[in-house]
Amino acid sequence: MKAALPVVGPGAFSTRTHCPFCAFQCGTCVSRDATTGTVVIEGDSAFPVNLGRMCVKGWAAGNLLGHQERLGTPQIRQPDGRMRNATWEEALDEVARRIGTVQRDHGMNAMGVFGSGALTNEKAYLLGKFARVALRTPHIDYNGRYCMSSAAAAANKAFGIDRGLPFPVTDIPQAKTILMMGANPVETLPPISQWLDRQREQGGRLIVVDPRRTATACIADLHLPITPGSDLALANGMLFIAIQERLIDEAFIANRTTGFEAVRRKVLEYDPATVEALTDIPENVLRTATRWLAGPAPAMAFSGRGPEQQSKGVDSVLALINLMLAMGQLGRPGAGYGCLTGQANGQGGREHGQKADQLPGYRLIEVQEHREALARVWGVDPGDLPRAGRSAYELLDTMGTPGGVRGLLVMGSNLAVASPRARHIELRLKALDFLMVLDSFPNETSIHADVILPVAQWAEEEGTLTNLEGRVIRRRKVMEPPAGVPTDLEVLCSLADRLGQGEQFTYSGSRDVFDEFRRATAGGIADYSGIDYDRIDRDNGVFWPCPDAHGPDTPRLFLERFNHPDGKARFHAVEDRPGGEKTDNDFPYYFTTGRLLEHYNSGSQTRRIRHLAGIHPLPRLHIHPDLASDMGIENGSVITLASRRGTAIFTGEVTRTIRPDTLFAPFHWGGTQCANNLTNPALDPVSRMPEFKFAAVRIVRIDRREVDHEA
Ligand SMILES: Nc1nc2c(c(=O)[nH]1)N[C@H]1C(S)=C(S)[C@@H](COP(=O)(O)OP(=O)(O)OC[C@H]3O[C@@H](n4cnc5c(=O)[nH]c(N)nc54)[C@H](O)[C@@H]3O)O[C@H]1N2
Ligand SMILES: Nc1nc2c(c(=O)[nH]1)N[C@H]1C(S)=C(S)[C@@H](COP(=O)(O)OP(=O)(O)OC[C@H]3O[C@@H](n4cnc5c(=O)[nH]c(N)nc54)[C@H](O)[C@@H]3O)O[C@H]1N2
Ligand code: SF4
Ligand SMILES: [Mo]
Repeated sequence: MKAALPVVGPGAFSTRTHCPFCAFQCGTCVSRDATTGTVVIEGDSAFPVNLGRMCVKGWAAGNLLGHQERLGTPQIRQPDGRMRNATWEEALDEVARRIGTVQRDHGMNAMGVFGSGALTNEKAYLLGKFARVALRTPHIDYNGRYCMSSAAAAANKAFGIDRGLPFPVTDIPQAKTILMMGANPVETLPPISQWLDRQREQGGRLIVVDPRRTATACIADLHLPITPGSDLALANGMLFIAIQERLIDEAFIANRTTGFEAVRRKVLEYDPATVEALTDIPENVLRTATRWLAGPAPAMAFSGRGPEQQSKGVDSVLALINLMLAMGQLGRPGAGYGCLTGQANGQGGREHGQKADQLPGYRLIEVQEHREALARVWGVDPGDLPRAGRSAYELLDTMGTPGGVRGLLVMGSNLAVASPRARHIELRLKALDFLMVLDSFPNETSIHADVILPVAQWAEEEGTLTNLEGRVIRRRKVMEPPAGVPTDLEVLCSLADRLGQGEQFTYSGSRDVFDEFRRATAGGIADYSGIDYDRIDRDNGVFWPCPDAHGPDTPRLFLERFNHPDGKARFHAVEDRPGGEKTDNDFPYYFTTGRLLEHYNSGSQTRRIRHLAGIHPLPRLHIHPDLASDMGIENGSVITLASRRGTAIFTGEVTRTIRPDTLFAPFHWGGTQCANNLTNPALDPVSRMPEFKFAAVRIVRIDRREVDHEA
């Protein structure tokens, strides 16, 4: 047994916890000066994932706690349309009354729930139970559908299990070559750089596939600036070369996989000339990348949202997995494929029942055995559990329509900014009979709410999260929330009580929810039943699956077997296809979106932190100098773009880091500056992931910089 690490960290009286933002979940030591109230955040050097390093957002997270725009009182919309402060009693009664009206007028399926990968495991679990047991609706989905769903579906198909990284980040330096496909972790998971740096210091190589020369591409040995949307063709083309140059691992294919023959036949169509036409990557570069990735020395491949957030996202990830499997670069130390998970609890949040088709422990709501297992834990009749509901965008698209949801409860997402075709989603929000938002801050979504309920933030509550490695960690309480501000868990329990389901929602706190949750996951693929808070404290996190309180956890998957019943990984023959739309004379440029270091997601938190917002006060459109000079665009020009869905206004940033046929904008802003006014809700047929990374646009207007577009 390992020695216990103290829960207090370096500074006196500081609490060891984790950053509220991304899936790297940096260990932090947080303290609060009792007299000034200032919150001090340091990196936790004893936490093995970040070893004390952090990024600028993590240091700044303390600013959110005592922020002046923070919500402190429930608000109810009055008949005149204005919001007024209310007591908790009034607000919760109002919510119960409005839900009752929606259900009476339109049936149980008319209530919807929208959750988040920002929620702790306890909250995600309880929200799923709340939807199925208290509201009895099938319609719950969450923003992870916009985030992890394509990689998750591909991993389930190929490996029979979806854990973003099947190994700890500390394994990264062992890889001879790393292929980074459409991920920019130097800006999106910055402290991962120390593991990438170590890998390169030991002679390893990094290949980055991205239409932009990102901060990550700048440290790469090889950058492949592909045509947006062509990752699938690229991976198939690399496999063509691997077969041709005999770089594949026949023994691995025979012993540990099934289905290779169909893939071998399919990739014959992806000769280098064909692939160059599709991807813009010349044959010699493709051959170099393929040779670097081949064994016997171990190699790793990672995917980010670049290839995943496409209407062919699942197949693009499968093509990458095929390549790694064929080269025998999986299931041994230092090798593997991993998806770089995004949100704080993007991993745990996708395992425990916030998804329309899912129940806790990565069980499926349409499988009778799984329904029975959960019905036993919840003390309900399996026949009373709803069936599968609609996926995120499809759910939101039905808001306020006949047969669609008429009431929506939102917990942890600013969906009016984060959804594709955002203006349409805003119209749908306005058509709801009832919208309730739980958040710590007002945002572009809560503007439309009928009831807003303020909740405690990260440092004021406890719970568990599962980081990008599948390591279950603890969010520890540093301070009390402001007077009168409850936790999400408390709000859900009070509401369930008002809906007549109080008995099923009686807990003494988050540990108590975790205990039920452990039982609910027992026997599932994502089995947490051997994990408890004390074990997490003792071991600096515990990797799932962990079915036995006295047995080992699982830092590394696949060393002996994959998770399909036969223990083998499955190849899937995949074919390239066009995205949801094409560029043409009317919409001649590719438009793609992504992230800036200083902002987080819909920006509802980081746009409020002065020194982050100060670095990027508004969204800049990356445009290549050749296109800029053709169009008469300069740095600072105000540019209006149009797609087939709508328009958005950006400030021009002329840069050689982008392809001349492609425009890029970050999506951290709302209103006229919302990149999602342009994006296409074309969905992947399997994962239902929208196509955030590929739209056709035109430039409709250019104003010189004198125009004060910020005003
Ligand atoms: N600073 C910061 N960090 C974050 C977040 C944040 O908002 N800000 N959010 C967190 C979350 S929720 C997530 S999901 C992760 C996301 O982390 P990443 O996946 O690293 O981030 P993105 O910027 O969305 O996309 C990665 C890259 O895909 C490229 N790309 C666009 N189109 C294509 C394409 O067709 N093919 C390829 N190969 N690449 C393409 C973009 O140029 C971009 O550089 O980050 C997490 N960390
Ligand atoms: N164009 C484009 N659009 C995208 C993407 C893209 O790359 N391009 N990426 C997509 C991806 S990967 C993601 S993850 C989404 C993210 O976008 P969103 O779903 O909007 O997520 P956030 O902006 O992280 O958080 C939204 C709100 O949750 C609140 N919040 C945080 N923690 C909690 C909590 O514990 N409880 C409650 N009640 N509230 C909480 C915050 O205060 C904030 O107001 O955007 C998606 N949209
Ligand atoms: S890398 Fe992620 S977890 Fe670490 S400080 Fe930055 S935002 Fe927070
Ligand atoms: Mo995400």
